[in-house]
Amino acid sequence: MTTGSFAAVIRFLTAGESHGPALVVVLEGVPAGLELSTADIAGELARRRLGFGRGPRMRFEEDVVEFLGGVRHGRTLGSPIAVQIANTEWTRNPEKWGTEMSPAAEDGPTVAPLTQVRPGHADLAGMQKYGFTDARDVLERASARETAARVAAGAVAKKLLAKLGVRIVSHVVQLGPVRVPAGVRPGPEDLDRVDESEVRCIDATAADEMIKEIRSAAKDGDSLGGIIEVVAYGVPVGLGSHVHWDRKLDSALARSVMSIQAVKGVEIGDGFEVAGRRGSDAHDAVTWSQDDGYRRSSSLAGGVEGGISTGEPLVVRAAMKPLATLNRPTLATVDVLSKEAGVSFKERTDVTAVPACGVVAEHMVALTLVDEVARKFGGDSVDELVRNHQGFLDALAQGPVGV
Ligand code: EPS
Repeated sequence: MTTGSFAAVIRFLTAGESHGPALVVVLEGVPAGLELSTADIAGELARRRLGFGRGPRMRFEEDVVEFLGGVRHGRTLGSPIAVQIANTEWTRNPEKWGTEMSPAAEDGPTVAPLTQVRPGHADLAGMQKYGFTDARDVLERASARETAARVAAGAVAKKLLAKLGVRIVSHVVQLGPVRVPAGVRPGPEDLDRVDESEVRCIDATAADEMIKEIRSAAKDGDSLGGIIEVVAYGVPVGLGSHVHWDRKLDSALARSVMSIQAVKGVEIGDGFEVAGRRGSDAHDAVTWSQDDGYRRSSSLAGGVEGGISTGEPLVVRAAMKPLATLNRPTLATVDVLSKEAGVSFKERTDVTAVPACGVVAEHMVALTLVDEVARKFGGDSVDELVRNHQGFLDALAQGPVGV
């Protein structure tokens, strides 16, 4: 699922619409014996709801988590893990959404279908592709609410990766036109410090500017995009492979992060910056010392060379476009039934979801890495996986090239 055309070892599927009763995710391939509670997942979901600039819905979404399978007495069983996240929007307004989103034929069609498509959304192309006459049939699933289910699966992935010493952090490096100064990057222990910032930015001056920018866009009924960065520390050398296009770790990461709603660009390391440099200035020099072993002198390649993790911190960036739903409708569109020109309908929405996008990307990176970890090290129990990982590191240290 998170990798290319060959079968994933740890894969997941989500289901559910934004204003339906619940989101569901099934995560398969997680080894047995991982300690897991609903609190582990709820904690990550709460982080996803953070962020200055989110709309009113985030004030009442509770993301109530329930395990439907795969976990017994606080430990994974090795069987598929099924998680349900109730949508508070449905529970608090069942008269409205219970009919509007009802699976029963007698509750439809809806009285007033949405026919004025929103530019920048899946509405129009989705209606054309699936033969719908109500944009709601598309937008309910295209909504970024679905990312809550991904974070639930990713929370399990992060917990498993932590057993191997992998820690993943994310932060906002640009919001609207405001950028953090070059070189600002949280360390593996800095996640709480990032989360303390309302915009998930560790540079206090830039964070203040970002908040000003959000306030200004909110006043204008407008929206803002930005760039987030995910850094994974402790990733072992040897995940992914150079041998085929769909086994390359960077291609798997690009695909999974690009799949996040509203993401239009993904970069590994300093990919776009490096394109303008000369080759003599565009690569991370290799060094070796008795204490540190092999190191790269910089992180231009973002911890991946030839599709293989190098053991250096993995750096992935994603560009999120400004949300296409605006509080002040200004985008020109048409009504697909009357063909009349108009402006995109007004919808309750977020000014920006860039801080939340970082949290989602963290979890998509975790899901990609955990799949590669399972492919490389295998193991039906967590103990076996940890043993296999350690065995690889020991063999590497004793091998001809060393560590
Ligand atoms: C979303 C629009 C808003 C967001 C929602 C995603 O929802 P609503 O239209 O109900 O106000 O709040 O995000 C979430 C609910 C979430 O959990 O992230 C959209 O159009 O994608």
